[in-house]
Amino acid sequence: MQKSPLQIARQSYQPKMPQALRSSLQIKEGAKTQSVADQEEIQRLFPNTYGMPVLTFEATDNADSQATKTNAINVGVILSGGQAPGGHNVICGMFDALKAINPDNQLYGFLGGPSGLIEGQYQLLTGNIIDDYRNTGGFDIIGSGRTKLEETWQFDKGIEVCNKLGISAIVIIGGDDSNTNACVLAEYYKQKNCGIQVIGCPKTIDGDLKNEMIETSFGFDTACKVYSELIGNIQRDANSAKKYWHFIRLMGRSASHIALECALQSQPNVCLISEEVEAKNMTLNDIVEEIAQVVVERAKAGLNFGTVLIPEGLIEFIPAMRTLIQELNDLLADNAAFTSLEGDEAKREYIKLKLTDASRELYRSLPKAIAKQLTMDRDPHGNVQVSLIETEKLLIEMVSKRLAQLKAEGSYVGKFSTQHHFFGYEGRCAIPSNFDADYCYSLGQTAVRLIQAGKTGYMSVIRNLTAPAAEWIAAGIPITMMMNMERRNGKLKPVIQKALVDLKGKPFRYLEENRAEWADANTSYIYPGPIQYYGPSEVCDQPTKTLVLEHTCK
Ligand code: FBP
Repeated sequence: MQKSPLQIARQSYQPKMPQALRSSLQIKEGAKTQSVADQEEIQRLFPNTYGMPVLTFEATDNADSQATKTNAINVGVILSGGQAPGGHNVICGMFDALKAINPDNQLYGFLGGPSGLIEGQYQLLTGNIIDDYRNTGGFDIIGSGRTKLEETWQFDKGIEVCNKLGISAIVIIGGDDSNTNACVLAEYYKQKNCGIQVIGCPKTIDGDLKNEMIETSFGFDTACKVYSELIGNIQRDANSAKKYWHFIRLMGRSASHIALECALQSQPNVCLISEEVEAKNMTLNDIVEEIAQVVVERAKAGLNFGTVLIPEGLIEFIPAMRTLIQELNDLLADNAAFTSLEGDEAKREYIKLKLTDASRELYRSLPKAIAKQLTMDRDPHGNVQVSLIETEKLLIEMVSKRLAQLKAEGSYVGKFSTQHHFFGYEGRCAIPSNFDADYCYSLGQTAVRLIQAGKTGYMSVIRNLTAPAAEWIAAGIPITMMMNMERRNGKLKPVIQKALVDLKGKPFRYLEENRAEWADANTSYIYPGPIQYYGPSEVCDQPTKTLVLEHTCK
């Protein structure tokens, strides 16, 4: 493997860890827990893993304090869903912890995501392999995938494969859906008494796997820092050339955490927040008007340039668009008649005939390219793939039209030249920031401590993340505690609650209080610059603004 000088230097970076994970530790058990909602139903569905206590690892002088499994064990690890910086370090943390407990312990990586478990595709992870991936971005050590583990035959196949490899514990590194599946798997294996523990790890750049117990998901920190650097660079260019409005769409399938954090880091002229759009019941035209007004005001001061941040999931939060998308989802599911139609026009006409009046009107009003994107292949959950919908182009086209009207009326005198960008894949595999490198390594270490303590159905969690790493708290949280019942594909299912942007939370309120100033003629851009891996701690080890604001709120 060819390595860059930075990669070589990072290989020897020793991640910082909570003090408790460096010493002999003891487990402190909290009180019994219950799910966030629908307690009776969740308890009925998870009789064996419901109600378990929160576990905290604490340093102790007593070397025998943790119930140790002295025999060598084999553990499997799965990367699930979209890439997030730091995934390799979770695996490195697991590997180092396993070998420290017993050098004969083995770690197997299941290849290509959850399907690797079912299909028996695996790789034994050796010290040499692990060393090549320390502190690197990406998930390429074993690959990832989006296969859902939710059916009994898949679970049974997993038992067969684990038995063949002598695996007694699996760690699933994933987002809300993958951890929900981890919980179902843990319950099934416990009920079957098959001796396989299941532990989850909170991953997703989207930042929407967080709650009272999980302060942030890993990867969010690095991805937001990469995007903010790029936004800052664009803002400096805009402020130098003074000729373009830049419309920048940012990843985040549904929640707007990434857009919000990038706005806090870079102070753009406009940042849309999908959750606010929904709460205010805004239409597409309302959003266009909001942007157009900022363009008009800046033009009055001779500033015909600026930046607009757009969360990827925006389109689904506009109530009328959501209805249209829902109708399209239902209409296009297994629709052979539609698929067999030749040509875009025929498909367009077919759809127009089947939609309700309001949705047809909206569909017709959209630029053809966007309307077509709305009908493209669905993801494995039957949802429209928002990462493929070019909302930034849609908004540019609509704002242009509105400005032309305003110009005709004499209330706009500027020039509106635009550039569009989509930042997503640029950040998902970046070299993890020190924060993510440290955080992920600690998550991996904690996952092994949970296995060592014989636990199942827990998520590995690190808390107190705005403090120096030595003061972080390593914990295990019962996954059932984060669950509620939600309608998915027409059926009520137990799932981990997704965390959208809290409009009463400190990070959004900070944006709300400052955005008029950021939009104003006096440019307040911040240029964050690239992630720094070496140097003063106040530059290298800072958590996201979101985390800091959330903690100062407490
Ligand atoms: P996860 O929820 O699996 O972490 O993935 C998140 C994400 O990066 C979203 O931000 C984005 O919409 C989606 O994955 C893109 O998926 P794909 O990799 O299939 O294009």
